[in-house]
Amino acid sequence: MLRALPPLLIPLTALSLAACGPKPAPEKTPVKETAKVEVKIKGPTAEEAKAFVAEADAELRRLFVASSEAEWEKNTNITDETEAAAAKANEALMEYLGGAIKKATTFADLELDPETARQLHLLRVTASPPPAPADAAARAELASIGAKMEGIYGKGLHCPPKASKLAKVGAKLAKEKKAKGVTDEQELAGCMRLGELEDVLAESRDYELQLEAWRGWHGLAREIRPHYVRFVELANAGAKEIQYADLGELWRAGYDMSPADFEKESERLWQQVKPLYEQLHCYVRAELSDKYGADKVAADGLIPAHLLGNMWAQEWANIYPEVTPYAKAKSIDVTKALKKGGYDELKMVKLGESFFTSLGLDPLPATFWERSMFQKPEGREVVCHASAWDVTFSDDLRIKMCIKINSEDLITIHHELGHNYYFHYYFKLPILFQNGANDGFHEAIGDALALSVTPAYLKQIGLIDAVTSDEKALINLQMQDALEKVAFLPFGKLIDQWRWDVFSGAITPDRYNAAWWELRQKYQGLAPPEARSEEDFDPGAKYHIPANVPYTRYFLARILQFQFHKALCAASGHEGPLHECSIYGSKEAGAKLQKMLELGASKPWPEALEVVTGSREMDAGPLLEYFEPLQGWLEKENEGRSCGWSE
Ligand code: D0Z
Ligand code: ZN
Repeated sequence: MLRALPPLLIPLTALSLAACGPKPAPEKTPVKETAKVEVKIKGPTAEEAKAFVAEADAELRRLFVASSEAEWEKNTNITDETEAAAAKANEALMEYLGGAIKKATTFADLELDPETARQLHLLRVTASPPPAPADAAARAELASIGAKMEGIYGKGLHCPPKASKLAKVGAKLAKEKKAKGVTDEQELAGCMRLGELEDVLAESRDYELQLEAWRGWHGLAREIRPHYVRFVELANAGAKEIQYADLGELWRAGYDMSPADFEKESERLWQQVKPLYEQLHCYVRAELSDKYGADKVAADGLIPAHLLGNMWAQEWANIYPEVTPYAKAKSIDVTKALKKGGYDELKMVKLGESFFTSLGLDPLPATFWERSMFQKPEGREVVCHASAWDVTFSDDLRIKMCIKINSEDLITIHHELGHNYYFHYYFKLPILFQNGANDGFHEAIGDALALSVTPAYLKQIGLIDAVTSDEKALINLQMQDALEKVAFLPFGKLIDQWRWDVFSGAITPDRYNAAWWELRQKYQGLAPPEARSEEDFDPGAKYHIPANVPYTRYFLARILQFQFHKALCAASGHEGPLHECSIYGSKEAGAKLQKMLELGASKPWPEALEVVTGSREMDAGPLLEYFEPLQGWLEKENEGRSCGWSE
């Protein structure tokens, strides 16, 4: 189960032999390792390994809880004090983890019971927090760079140049803020936050204005670059100390296969879905070319990255009005229905919970409702980026969101509750098993259930009046879905493609930005809307880069959620096309899901997958099946167009 550990143990074995034989050549055996020889001669035993795992469980529990308590505080009330407290708790956790991981490697050669071996393995692949160097100064520097980068991102405020179109938007917002009693001087001067710049991209279809919003946010990321360069050095040093080639290799080690095999596996999944993405890209490009003109969007070229309704062009649902297949046929507007139905934040979360309980899963604990944050509070700074928590790792479930009454946030609520239900069904396990089967599983649960938010379901709960079942309405609906789900796939893949290469050194700092756009071109078929240089640091404009959150999990989740959906649909007795299925109310589906959640990370992920789907392989087949109607339509629609782009 444990990964073979070359550098540390091989010299040890050589030395333990050497201890009773001829002295090995001094240059091959630095003096430092002599101490470890004694460890090997005494030899750790299986009992010691077991005792160590029990001790680590207690210690990790204490440190993880302290860290997430401090993190929750910071996230719901950003001050210098809460930031310092969180940094301190994280450093203590990192320090312990570093030592514990090194100790875990000393048990590598032993025959261990599967539970102990699995926990030691999971300890060794812990990616969050990232492994820190043992050197206290380096560790402190790593922690402070992390906080610094997150701070720059979180505080990001763009002040539009005077004569710009964006300055008018900023001025209008400033007026509204003044009326609301906002006191921040810069904001009152028309400077804009990320959320406001995102709104411009979501709502405006003015080429220039969108460009100004895009440029404004991406300009702010330049400041992150020097910190990121240093971060990579320190994080890699930490990874090397625990015998990984670099941090990327550690990230790829968390999938119950070799890092090299995982790289192939994720590429295989991408190749499965690429043809569908190319069809979507081709259609959207043609529509945008019509709209903005071939001089702005070339009919056979790359799409400028600021025209897709989203700051990162990661999900394109906001441009649905521009690319609606059948303008006269029915489109479902969940946002409108929510507003009409008198939904507020609480009612939306209750609706999310009711989906889970309809499957026979437990209601959320009372403390969830007392401790969660659903709304942006007045009078203090909070992190609005949605998140899900079990603060004490003992069913202390919470979500933190600044909920907006719209369909996107209804889906996000399902997403976050999916995390909470995973937490709920595994909180009694050892702390190292309190995780998803792999991190893609954790990200896929809520999304899988949200796939059951079909027109028929919306009608059943009274959100919409009627379900139209003609072909045109179906294609409209599938287009809305694809702009969310399919458009995301290459983005979900390329973020870590870039980081893997950065961590390995294949991309050096002098090529950070150029390499980023090469990948944006290769995977997404996008181009920067204006010239870039190595002064820019466009990857840093995406939260997960400065926050150092691995991203492949979201790519995997987009694929896994359709596998789960298909299997749960079968369990619910659904017959007919996959896109029509809703598992709402199915106790059979719920029971299957619960069985998988209860495993946590205690077993390699193929076993967990088998519990729900009967298969041990990740597979994009169900995603392709779900989008069959749209794929056929797109192929017809794109006839005569030359699809694709030069990679
Ligand atoms: C605070 C984690 C979850 C448990 C992990 C267990 C957590 C936050 C993150 C937030 C979101 C914000 C929008 C939805 C998720 C995020 C990505 C990708 C994405 C996903 C779905 C979607 C659109 C985009 C993005 C999350 N708990 N191992 N994380 N999503 O760390 O302890 O709360 O970033 O529809 O680019 O927006 O996964 O929930 S914690
Ligand atoms: Zn998530």
